[in-house]
Amino acid sequence: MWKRAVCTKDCPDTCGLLVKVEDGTITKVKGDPEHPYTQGFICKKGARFPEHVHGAARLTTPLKRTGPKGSGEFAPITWDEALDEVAANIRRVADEFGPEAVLPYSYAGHMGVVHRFAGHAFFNKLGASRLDYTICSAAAIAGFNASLGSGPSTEIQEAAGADLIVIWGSNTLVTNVHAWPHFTKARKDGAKIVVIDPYRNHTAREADVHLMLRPGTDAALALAVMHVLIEEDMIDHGFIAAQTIGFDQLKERAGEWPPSRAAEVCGLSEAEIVEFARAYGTARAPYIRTGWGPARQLAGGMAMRTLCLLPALVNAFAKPGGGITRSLGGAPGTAPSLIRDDLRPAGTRTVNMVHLGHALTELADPPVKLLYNYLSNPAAVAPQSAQVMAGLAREDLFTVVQEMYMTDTAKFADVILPGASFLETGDLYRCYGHNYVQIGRPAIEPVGDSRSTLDIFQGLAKRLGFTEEVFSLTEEQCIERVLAESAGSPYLKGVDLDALRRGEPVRLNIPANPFAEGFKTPSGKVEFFSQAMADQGLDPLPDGTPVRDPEGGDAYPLEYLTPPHPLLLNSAFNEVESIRERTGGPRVLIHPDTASARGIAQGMTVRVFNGRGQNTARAEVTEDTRPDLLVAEGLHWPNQKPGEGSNQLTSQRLTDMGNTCAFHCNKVEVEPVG
Ligand SMILES: Nc1nc2c(c(=O)[nH]1)N[C@H]1C(S)=C(S)[C@@H](COP(=O)(O)OP(=O)(O)OC[C@H]3O[C@@H](n4cnc5c(=O)[nH]c(N)nc54)[C@H](O)[C@@H]3O)O[C@H]1N2
Ligand SMILES: Nc1nc2c(c(=O)[nH]1)N[C@H]1C(S)=C(S)[C@@H](COP(=O)(O)OP(=O)(O)OC[C@H]3O[C@@H](n4cnc5c(=O)[nH]c(N)nc54)[C@H](O)[C@@H]3O)O[C@H]1N2
Ligand SMILES: [Mo]
Repeated sequence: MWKRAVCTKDCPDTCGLLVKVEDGTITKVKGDPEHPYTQGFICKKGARFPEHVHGAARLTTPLKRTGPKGSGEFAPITWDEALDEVAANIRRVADEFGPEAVLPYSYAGHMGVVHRFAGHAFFNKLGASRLDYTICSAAAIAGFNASLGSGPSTEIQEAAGADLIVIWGSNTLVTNVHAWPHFTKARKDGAKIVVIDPYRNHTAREADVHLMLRPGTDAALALAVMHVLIEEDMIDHGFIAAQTIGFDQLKERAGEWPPSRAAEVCGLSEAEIVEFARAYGTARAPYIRTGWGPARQLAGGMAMRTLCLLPALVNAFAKPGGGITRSLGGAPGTAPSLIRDDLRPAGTRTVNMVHLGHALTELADPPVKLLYNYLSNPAAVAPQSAQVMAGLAREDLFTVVQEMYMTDTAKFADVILPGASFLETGDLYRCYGHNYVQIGRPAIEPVGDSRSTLDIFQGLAKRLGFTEEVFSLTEEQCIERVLAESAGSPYLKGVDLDALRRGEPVRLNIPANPFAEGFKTPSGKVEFFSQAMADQGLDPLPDGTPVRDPEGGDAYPLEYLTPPHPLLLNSAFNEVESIRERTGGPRVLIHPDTASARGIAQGMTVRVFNGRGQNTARAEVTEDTRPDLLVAEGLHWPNQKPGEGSNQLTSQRLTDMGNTCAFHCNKVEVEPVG
């Protein structure tokens, strides 16, 4: 029997799925042809969901540590024993050190609004430290919103009518593949595709033009483009006068960035910049798809804020097919009655999730004594792994890991709680790459003895004597709460909730071109000059000065990027053996000049290192990267190689805006091994 499902992975596409269930087992997964946006095709990862759910790697029973920390030695225990043990340790730590000594750590393993946030009320009631959920998109959001305002941006389908598509720091073919048919439709009608990315990724290979700029130099490039647009008068004076603030100051600032100056900063030629600026300025309908890449830099907020001003100069919003996409959808949010922020004691401290390594090894008053990890794999995904691993290895840290597989984080647990997958749970899925929302219902029973996140927190709440009603609601009741408490949202106005309840994908009430209706900035206009940024001590105008990884100086002359891998989803899908084999393990792209200067040949094992750590990988000598840049796609499970992984090389430094991790801002050196 085929059943409808929704992909829960942290990806902008949130695909409509059809899953084939035979004897309580998922045997096949394909795209739902009736999903208006994802239209019946899915990625290579999604096709492996049967193995992801039923594979040998799946954890099916609670486990308790029997060997030293990190040894991976565990013995099965019952759920009662597991929950009693976890509850007793939470009580012990809270009594002895105060509840803030408990740190919850979670992210996006399950994107449904019920299960993703199912721990919040529990930790609020406990008074545990709060987690600041900044690891992914906060800089991109802060930067974009400072210029164009909050809320959804141009719907991707609009781009089918564009004549110039600029893919700016997004590996669309890998991380947002359902956008591609709309881009190729435009291309059939003559549109050109420009990719702006430091390396020739899958998307750049398919582009008409690739601007292979140095990482962290997007603001400089955008300012030079503005320089040309203004100097050659390719701008919309009427729109600028009516709908923007700070143009005169912007004009002065852009004046400081002639293409010759940006060319040097960006590592591009002057001609490339001028040609791109003219193409953008003269396009009938220029469209930009911006990814998260430019914002994963120390000056990432500024980069995003600057590049997203380009459509305002030419008023791309008024040109059918034109505009800019950062994020879409986003509704409905969670329900306050499910999160219960009101239960949290006033003044409870907040820990930025980027700073996990610091929090586990250096934080005092109180120190973290209990880590409760769920829906995340920080040993692989959090920056500066050496410090994260030192924290996880602490004998006096009690670690709970709720997981589906024996990840590197799970290996360091005291108790492992086996989590049920999205195909075994019901939830409501909003999305950040299209404007549809959908409810997925369990296709099969939880595999083995696994339990949903909601079930697990309710079991713990009972043991701790928490009696609020939220700790006894069913999945369906939670979904109804979310709908009821979001009823006032304009995005849900007129939405067919019965169709939604039947499991159909339903379009939210969000215009395809929301910028035509104005800008949700403090001034209600596009802000070339941002008083809000000035108030935060930031430059109120776009600034093109790159900010580099300050550590190590000349000892580490190369930049290092760690973008997504086509077959992995952050660190997930490593557990699927057929996928792990196909990735071939960690690889690093090295330019031929860089390789030969260091005696590195194709296929050699190399060591990439800096002051924070090292990672070994197979050398892929290729002109797909710049001479000053190494690229390592994907977060491979380092658990076959202890103490390694791309995040050994990244830092916990925060971005200029949004307090995100500058994952793509690292200085390194590379040498052959042995
Ligand atoms: N297959 C697959 N899909 C995924 C994911 C995955 O891991 N694998 N991850 C999911 C998640 S959680 C997210 S947030 C999204 C992320 O999706 P993307 O936005 O596509 O990913 P990013 O890591 O932000 O990197 C995008 C591109 O930015 C480039 N880049 C890095 N630094 C710079 C810079 O300074 N300037 C410019 N112009 N480009 C730069 C990188 O080389 C990369 O090609 O993808 C989601 N989809
Ligand atoms: N170097 C570097 N680091 C990065 C990035 C990068 O580009 N470069 N990208 C960053 C980004 S954009 C993000 S969003 C973060 C992502 O950080 P995470 O959200 O931690 O990403 P995942 O690796 O997908 O880990 C999710 C974990 O949840 C588990 N899981 C999945 N579904 C379920 C479920 O239903 N129940 C339970 N119990 N567990 C489940 C999976 O097995 C997996 O181990 O990583 C960041 N880290
Ligand atoms: Mo992300």
